[in-house]
Amino acid sequence: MQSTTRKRLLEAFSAADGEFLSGQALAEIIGCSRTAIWKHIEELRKDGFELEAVRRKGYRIITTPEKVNENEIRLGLQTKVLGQSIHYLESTESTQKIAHQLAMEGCPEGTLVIAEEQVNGRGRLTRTWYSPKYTGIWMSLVLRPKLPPIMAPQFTLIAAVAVVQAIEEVCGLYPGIKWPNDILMGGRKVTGILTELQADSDRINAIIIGIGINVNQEKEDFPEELRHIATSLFVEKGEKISRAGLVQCILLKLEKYYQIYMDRGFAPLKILWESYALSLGKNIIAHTLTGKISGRAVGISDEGVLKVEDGNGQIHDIYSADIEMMP
Ligand code: BT5
Repeated sequence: MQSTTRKRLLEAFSAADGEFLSGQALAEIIGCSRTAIWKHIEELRKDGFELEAVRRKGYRIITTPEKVNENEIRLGLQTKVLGQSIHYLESTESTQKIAHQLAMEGCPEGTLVIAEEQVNGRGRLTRTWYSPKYTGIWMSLVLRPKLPPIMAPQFTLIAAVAVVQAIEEVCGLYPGIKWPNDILMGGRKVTGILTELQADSDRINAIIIGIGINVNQEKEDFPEELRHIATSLFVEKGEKISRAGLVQCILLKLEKYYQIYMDRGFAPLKILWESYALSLGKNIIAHTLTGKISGRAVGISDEGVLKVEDGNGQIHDIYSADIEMMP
């Protein structure tokens, strides 16, 4: 929908203050046909507005979609560092891209970039991340730990623990983690994490942790190719979930675990991570960039590397891969 038409339509509804507006009246105010108004109304519905339509009376807005803007997230946020600087976008290519730019320009640690929609959301390698408007959490966080770059992959695991615990606390759901970056419910992906780096050879300048969570999508909202591999918190719980509330909880948990990690290292986080891990002890196939390794996932190292024992008892270190879990 053209943004000016949408703006005028929403202004008209706001001026009507909950009263019905007929299609004819709206068409006159906006200066288009009644068919065009009907199309615009359908688009608003798709974007999460709840509208009532009554014959001979017209339309009125019942609820507007909850936003994840700065006000919503700031109100009640209990962190000291994470999310103290918030960049909110109605729509963007990718929050990772914006966060990278801000990090290069020297933004403070804890800067949060969050969008209602990504039109070019990114997964690992060259994959895309489906990020429709108003229904998910699409966010990137900038951290600046004084550490060598080799430690960066651990941040994916720390973020996964924070997200799982936040989902437990806010939604009463119990997801698991598939190494390294997938959070699953009933075998379907509800969250993906993408950790990227700006670094010199021996020092991290910024870690950008991208978190994508399917929150309020309905099953049929997912495109055909994702329907059998993706799920949302709404699908699992049967209730709509406050995205801003979940973001606040993730930031709080992540701040806590980040602090523990900087004070005491990865060991305490490793124990937590393992308690949520779905693949440990199972037979898996690790699809790496250079080939396949089959065997039993026996654990992760202190660096967050996955250990796989093959049929000959040989242990392989897996640094980066997609994991296929065998039945
Ligand atoms: C990931 O990659 O899982 C990392 C996803 C990170 C997304 C966040 S959103 C905020 C920030 N800004 C960005 O641009 N990205 C980050 P990977 O493991 O490569 O998984 C990608 C694969 O997951 C795709 O190839 C699809 O098969 C599947 N997929 C795509 N969109 C999905 C969705 N919404 N839910 C579940 N699966 C999805």
